[in-house]
Amino acid sequence: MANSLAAQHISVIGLGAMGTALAKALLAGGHQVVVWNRTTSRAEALAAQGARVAESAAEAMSAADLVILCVLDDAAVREQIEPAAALLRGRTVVNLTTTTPEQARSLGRWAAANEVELIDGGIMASPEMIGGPASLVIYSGAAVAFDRHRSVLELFGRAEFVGTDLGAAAMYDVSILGAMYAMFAAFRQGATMVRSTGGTAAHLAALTVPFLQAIATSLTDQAVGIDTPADYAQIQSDEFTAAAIDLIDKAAVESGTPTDLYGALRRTLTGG
Ligand code: FVH
Repeated sequence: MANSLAAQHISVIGLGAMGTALAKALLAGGHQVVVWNRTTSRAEALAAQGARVAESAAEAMSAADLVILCVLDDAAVREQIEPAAALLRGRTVVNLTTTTPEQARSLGRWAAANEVELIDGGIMASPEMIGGPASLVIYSGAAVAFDRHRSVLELFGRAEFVGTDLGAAAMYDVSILGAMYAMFAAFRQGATMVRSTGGTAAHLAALTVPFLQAIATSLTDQAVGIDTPADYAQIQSDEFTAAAIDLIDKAAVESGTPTDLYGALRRTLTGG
């Protein structure tokens, strides 16, 4: 047995790419893993690795100290969890399905009404990263249950608890994803502009990656300016930032590429 002080009975509901990776990490940690997936064939590889395949979601849930859900969306979670309310009473459920904060809070109200301990989690990793050093999962909700199950949850990667508000983990999740998509959008726009000069997206990527890696650390300073503005000495004025974005916008116009992105950036960063 690796990594676990005591083997637990853990069920994983949902064996898509992510649920399969989570179940594998639990097996590697030495736990007794019961799995269920709507399409049974997706459980075969895990069965060969030692997981027990349940006939139904209810059977998987009733076999476990800890129930982990990782299905497509909130509707799929509800479809599986609501009919199982009676047998989940007194158990801990960790929902690693991506949902909105309000969907997580609503599930929390259902859990409280049915005496289920609920932890919500946002996975900041792709399936192949699970269990590796760069994997992060953000949790919120039932704090005592989180502490009790921390050693199991750490099998997936770094486990960061952000508060008892069940919507908090999802809010961090969507905020980090938002930063990622904003970066992707700006890169795509820049690549279109560079290609208009005969350059390539590949060359732009090679030059951009080290710059962004160095500049990303400035988010820590910017966070001070947002959390406690009185403690922050702004390095770049709003006027400077607005002028810089206007210049980029002008370059986009000159290259005949779309400029939607820069207006939104200007409004978000400078208010104007
Ligand atoms: N894959 C990733 O990189 C991301 C990383 C961040 C977190 N997400 C979220 O994880 C959830 C599951 O994602 P996934 O990658 O495992 O997704 P799929 O491979 O498409 O598998 C979907 C599973 O959901 C099952 N499912 C769908 N609807 C239902 C339902 N009504 N009842 C029960 N299960 C359902 C589906 O079953 P089947 O189609 O095989 O029968 C799969 O097991 C997701 O929230 C991501 O946002 C992953």
